[in-house]
Amino acid sequence: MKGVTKVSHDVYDLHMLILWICVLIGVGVFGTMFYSIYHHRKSKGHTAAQFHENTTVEIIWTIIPTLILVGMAIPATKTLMELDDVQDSEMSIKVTGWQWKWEYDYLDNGIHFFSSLDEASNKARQVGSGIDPRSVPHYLLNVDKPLVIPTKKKIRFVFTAADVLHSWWVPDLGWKKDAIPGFINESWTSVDKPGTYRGQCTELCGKDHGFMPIVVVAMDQPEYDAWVKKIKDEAQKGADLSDQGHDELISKGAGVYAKNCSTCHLPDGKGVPGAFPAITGSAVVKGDINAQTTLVLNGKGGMPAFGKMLKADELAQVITYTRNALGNAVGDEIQPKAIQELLPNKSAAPASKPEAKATAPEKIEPIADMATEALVALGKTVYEGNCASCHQAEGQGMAPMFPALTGSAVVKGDMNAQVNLMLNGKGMMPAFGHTLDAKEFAAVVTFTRNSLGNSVKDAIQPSAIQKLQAALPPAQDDE
Ligand code: HEC
Ligand code: HEC
Ligand SMILES: [Cu+2]
Repeated sequence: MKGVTKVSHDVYDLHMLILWICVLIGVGVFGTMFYSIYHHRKSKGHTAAQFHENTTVEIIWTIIPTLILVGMAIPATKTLMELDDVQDSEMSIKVTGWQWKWEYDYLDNGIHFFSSLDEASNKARQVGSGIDPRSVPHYLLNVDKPLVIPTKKKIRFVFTAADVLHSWWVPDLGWKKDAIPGFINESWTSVDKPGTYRGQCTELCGKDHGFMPIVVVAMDQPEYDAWVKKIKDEAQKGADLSDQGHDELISKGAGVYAKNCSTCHLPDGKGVPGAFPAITGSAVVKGDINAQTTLVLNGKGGMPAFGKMLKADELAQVITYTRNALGNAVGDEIQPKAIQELLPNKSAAPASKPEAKATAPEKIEPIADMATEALVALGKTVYEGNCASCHQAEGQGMAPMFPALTGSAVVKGDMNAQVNLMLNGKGMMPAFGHTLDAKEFAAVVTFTRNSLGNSVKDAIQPSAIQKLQAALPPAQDDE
């Protein structure tokens, strides 16, 4: 397969070059051999030449293959170096493998979503579904949300995994990369023509390994820009926090469950003994609703944390569903608003009106000072919601891409320098000046300096951050 990128073409050409060299050598060696066997056979009266340790011949048959090998190594090395050269990339996407879906983080514009098997394939794959897989378009090779990229741009990918080994493979791009927990791999691509390119996870990663396909949609820049705008507008809308009727919660929860929970807890809630507990009759589900909510939001062992993956309304629906379906009848419910309170930093409605930024500086309402412990406590949730994806939950970072905050010279050093770095960003570190409010910002700074294994024992107050934020240039929207 020739693929659709310069690298994939180069890999293809390299393969063909080496193939033809091998064909030539093969023809030469076997040609000489068969010619000699036939024309110099014993029945024609030929006798074997008896010579040993002929230096000239030995030198020739060492030097010629060496030259051929070196000749092949030169183009091969060139291609390998090109594959690894992520310099001068124009945008970066972080890809995280999960059991069993892919998470995409556009590091430049903040777009973030999960991509899982599409619903049609997911229904057809269930045992006894009665659906003929051949009737499903792109069976097991389709997703709900494809990775969308612009054409003709150098895009850097960084790969990691959240649980076990996965591997990201789209044949048309010309390479595959392993996604390894706690480790970062890099690669890059630049797709010439718009199109849809499909691939799969190629590392045996558990029972649903075959159900985490990859779909890449390459679009020309104007269409890509429109897509970015659409996704951002949708994200702005956020969760629908209005109260919902008991039955509405349950019926919508069924869909959320089918998509997010049924792979482990099974469609009928019976679970997989020894691996995934049953939802039907579960003591957790029949017990305190707040305890169940905490578990679903934060995860536990093999149970993923859904607080980051689902919106408040979806969480309320699926929790209410598990308590009132799948053989359970607790009879209670939880509303999206109550979930929202528990989520760190997920402003549901667009909190700040964008046009406010362009107008005269708003007058600053001073924020009351907070105790260090209160700042650290708030900072922990802010950290989990905004920083842990790169610097990791314990602050250990991910070498070599994301520095550890534990023991970091920046965190242990001058507080103003740290605040500056966080306000304005640096390289792949996003600027948080406009995305966190003064209180959250002060809290997370104080948290990093007094937790995650650091004990600088100082604190910064929201009012100080407020002044610095007021002096920042207005937020620019990414192109
Ligand atoms: C990747 C597999 C996986 C997925 C997907 C998953 N869970 Fe779980 N879940 C687990 C595991 C493993 C546990 C056991 C956790 C423990 O106690 O260590 C668990 C435990 C639970 C429990 C507690 C059950 C008990 O009796 O201990 C509830 C409730 C629950 N999950 C709900 C959900 C909901 C709701 C979803 C979808 C939003 C979901 N799970 C998706 C693996 C999963
Ligand atoms: C998208 C990934 C990402 C996120 C999210 C992120 N950072 Fe960073 N951070 C980085 C990178 C990359 C650097 C290294 C920047 C450099 O020096 O080029 C960095 C550097 C830092 C440093 C300096 C560490 C050192 O020793 O050089 C601090 C402190 C820091 N980040 C704090 C935070 C805090 C607090 C948050 C959350 C509010 C956060 N970061 C969120 C990627 C990230
Ligand atoms: Cu996988």
